[in-house]
Amino acid sequence: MTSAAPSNAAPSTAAAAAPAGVVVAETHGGVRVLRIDHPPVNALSQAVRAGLLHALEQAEQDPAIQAVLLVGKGKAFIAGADIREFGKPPQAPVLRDVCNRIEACAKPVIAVLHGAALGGGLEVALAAHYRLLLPQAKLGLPEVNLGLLPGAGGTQRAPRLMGAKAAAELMLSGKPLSAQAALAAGLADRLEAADDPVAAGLAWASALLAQGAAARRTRDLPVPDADTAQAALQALEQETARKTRGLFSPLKIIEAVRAALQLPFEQGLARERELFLECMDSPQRQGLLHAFWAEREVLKVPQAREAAPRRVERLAVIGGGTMGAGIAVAALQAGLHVHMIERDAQAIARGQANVEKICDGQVAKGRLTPQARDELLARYVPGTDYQALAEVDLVIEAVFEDLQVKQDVFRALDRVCKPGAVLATNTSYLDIAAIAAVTARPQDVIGLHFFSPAHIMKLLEIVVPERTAADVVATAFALAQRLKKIPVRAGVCDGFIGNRILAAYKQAADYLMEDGASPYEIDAAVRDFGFAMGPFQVIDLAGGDIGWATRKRRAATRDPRARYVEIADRLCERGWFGQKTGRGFYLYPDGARSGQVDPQVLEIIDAERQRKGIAARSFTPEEIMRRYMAAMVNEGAKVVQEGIALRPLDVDAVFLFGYGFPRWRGGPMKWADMQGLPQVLADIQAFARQDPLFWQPAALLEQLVAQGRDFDSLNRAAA
Ligand code: 3H9
Repeated sequence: MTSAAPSNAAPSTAAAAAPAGVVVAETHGGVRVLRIDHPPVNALSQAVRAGLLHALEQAEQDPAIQAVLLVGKGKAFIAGADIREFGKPPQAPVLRDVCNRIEACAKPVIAVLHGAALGGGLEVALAAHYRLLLPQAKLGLPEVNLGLLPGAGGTQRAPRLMGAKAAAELMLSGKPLSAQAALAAGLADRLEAADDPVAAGLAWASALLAQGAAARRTRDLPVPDADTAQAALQALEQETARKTRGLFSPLKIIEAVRAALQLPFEQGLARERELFLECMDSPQRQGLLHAFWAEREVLKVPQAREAAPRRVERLAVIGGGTMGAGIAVAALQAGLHVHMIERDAQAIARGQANVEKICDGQVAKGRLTPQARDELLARYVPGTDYQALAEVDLVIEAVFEDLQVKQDVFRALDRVCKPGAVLATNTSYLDIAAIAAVTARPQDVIGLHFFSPAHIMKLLEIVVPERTAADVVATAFALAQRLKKIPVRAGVCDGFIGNRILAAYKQAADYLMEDGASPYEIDAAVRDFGFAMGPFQVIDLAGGDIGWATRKRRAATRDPRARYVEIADRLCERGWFGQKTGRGFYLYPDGARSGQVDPQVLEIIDAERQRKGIAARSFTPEEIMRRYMAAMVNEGAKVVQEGIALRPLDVDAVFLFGYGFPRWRGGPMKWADMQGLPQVLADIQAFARQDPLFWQPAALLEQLVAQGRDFDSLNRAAA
């Protein structure tokens, strides 16, 4: 090869303009720079694939060109396949062919990775002949998070560069490697502390050409750990089967990597293709993709977008219990200054101890260094005097769940806080409009419903009463993102989105229990569905006394016609509140954390059935889940119908990020769509024959079924 060094002359763009302008070709001396320019993240849509192929072929045919540079414009190199094309018929050229064409190019192809090179984006880079990293590069094969495996040669090329075991681990984790780690792993040739990918790439191209570097193909390399990888993959397979219970694509990933060890490259690619298509066809892919999309779409709330957020640097938390302390730590970790107020010296000492305990726990788990903890605690100001809140920008009240207690706090806040401060309550079901009404500034009041432990749980319900100002809603969304939470807008009603729906399916679980299923059978069916815990395990963990107090408080307002199951009350009357008392629905001998079946609980349940004249019948796990899910979906539909949730996807996000709903099922509304809404409605109608009051079908569900539509049609209409 001749070695004409690239010049710094002004680039010419005329010759190789790519279709639709998403791949822009510029010539610098003998180097053709192909810039992928497809915001927001340069995803490999059909136009990008076609553009790359076209520009590459032109560069190869042009005798003046000696090397090709692939660079991404904007923050990312390429974030992967365009997920909006999934589920649609594939359009040529497919990415696998584009990658093969890049690898086959007779002239050296150099990929410069300055940002996210993920999934198909990394596969493009692996097909290139040389890879240069800049410090902000992030390399990963996250397809597993979408229920897929790398389908454009990644399962065959990554093992040849980094070894089969490491490649399988990278794909199974779904997590990206930093530039430094990717270099050490063998995924790239060079890391350079530069800012401008084009300049750095041109300089390196020039050096490579000067050395006479030629095309160098990953496909021709042997897998470096071929001797030991078979055994390593077998061990990984066993571990993966155990850890990813029920997930489809992880084991397929291992199969594809095994093909890289056992088959020649072309056949390995063909095997990868078969496995990729199996994953693409799986319902899990649909569920996981929906979860990815819902996580981002919840941010698109008209109210939050129509105004600029208020500035928030100083935050206050009222109440230092478990919730208040968790919120305080979440805010401290986001770099905010946090005041904490409690009613007296003893209570604030407890609050401070709670905050320190969480921080120490973070240090023990390696999530925080001791210095970072000290720096964080230096921004924490505990106290008992509301006057200290005169200058804070936002207050989150997290005191005892009682309307009068909360109203007293808001009266005090209204007196001391500066005009324009946002006043938020962390109530989980109280009427926020009634809390706002005791202040002279209801437009500044909003609900920020965190989930425990608040420094860990992702979900934040943003509850918006009618009178709240748009810039307060925008501030809440901005704060949520700063705290790395997933915000979901909710309207005001008893329990908002999550707890209201939870109340409905817990009731369905109670009815199942009284009708004949044991709590252990119900919990097992719910776990098999994919939740980490069943509803009765959750009660035991949270403390049965909490629900008992709520039931007593609501007894006066309960519909006398409604069926009421008293089994949980019978347990609470005995002081069996769950884990903390050593027994609840389960037995926890000697402080055990996982419970054992309690024959006395079964006797109590039997006695309750007899008292009510109920002849116990048996339920299969499938029957249990049909009722459990029908209750969840029906209430979810009512929540959407009433405008409490903006769209079905908001309900899905609440359950995925706050209630442990299995991500691969996409959320309750997505699950219902995948079952078929006519089937779900038919179930509800059948259950209604036994209890028409509880099983009233949501009008929205009936309407969608009548129109032959699904919940997702509402999501799409709102997008
Ligand atoms: C794959 O590659 C399969 C191949 O192996 C085989 C093919 C045959 N497509 O997250 P953000 C949008 S599977 C389309 O908020 P950040 C996103 O929806 C793919 N759009 O920003 C959002 O849109 P909007 C493997 C995408 O800075 C906007 O970009 N790749 C895609 O926090 C900003 O996103 C992945 O799984 C996409 N692939 O994070 C990577 N990705 O503004 C997935 C994002 O309308 N992506 N969008 O709401 C990510 O991890 C992050 O988006 C990234 C940026 C780290 C890139």
